[in-house]
Amino acid sequence: MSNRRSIRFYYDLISQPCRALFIFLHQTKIPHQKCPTALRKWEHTTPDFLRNVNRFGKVPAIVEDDSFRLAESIAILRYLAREYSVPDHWYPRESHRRARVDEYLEWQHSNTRAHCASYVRYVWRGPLRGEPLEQKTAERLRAEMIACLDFIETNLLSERARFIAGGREISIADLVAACEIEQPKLTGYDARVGRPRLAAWMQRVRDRTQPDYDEAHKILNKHAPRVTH
Ligand SMILES: N[C@@H](CCC(=O)N[C@@H](CS)C(=O)NCC(=O)O)C(=O)O
Repeated sequence: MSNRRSIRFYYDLISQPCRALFIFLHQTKIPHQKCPTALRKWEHTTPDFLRNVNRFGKVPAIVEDDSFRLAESIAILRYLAREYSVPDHWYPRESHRRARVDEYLEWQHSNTRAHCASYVRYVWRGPLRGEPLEQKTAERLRAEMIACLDFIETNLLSERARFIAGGREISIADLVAACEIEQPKLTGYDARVGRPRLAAWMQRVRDRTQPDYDEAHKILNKHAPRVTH
């Protein structure tokens, strides 16, 4: 590892993968330079950003040593855990434990991420951009999100597992999961309500990563209306 490398971190805290990475960078004390990139101002689409930061035109992204550009939050988290000397529990070296973390990280793309983000994009971000909102579509997306959250409550968070990949220690899977599950608050939907295991687990993740968790979620909590369900 070399903590002398320089990292520029491009992010907007309204974005759930950016928050996961923000918390990870702070918790692990990996030195980095913050480069806030405002999605609402389309700063992620400028020719300079596309050429010099992330050709996919998304946040988060990092640039290491002015030359190595890396996008995709999961790839970045794995890269940093591998390259910097971070405590093992974040991304365990032991094969079975790592496989369990990886299992969640792969599963979430087409489940937690797909369903929570789709609902928020349609119901919260769409109208902000003047896009039409059809009630039927909103209801379908909400039902898909609820089914996914119920699955997490029932199947991923057993009474024994303190964290989402099982076991007693927090990992990068918890950061990715919790930051995604916070996002529907923007629509007035709090995933903790009616899901006691999920609520307790989210509280554990928050307690375990303070003050960084609250710092990362300040903007989201400011924009979130009161819970309406
Ligand atoms: N799979 C990517 C997703 C990145 C992503 O979708 N970022 C969003 C914010 S959450 C973004 O930059 N959106 C801008 C846009 O699509 O115009 C990751 O995990 O990093």
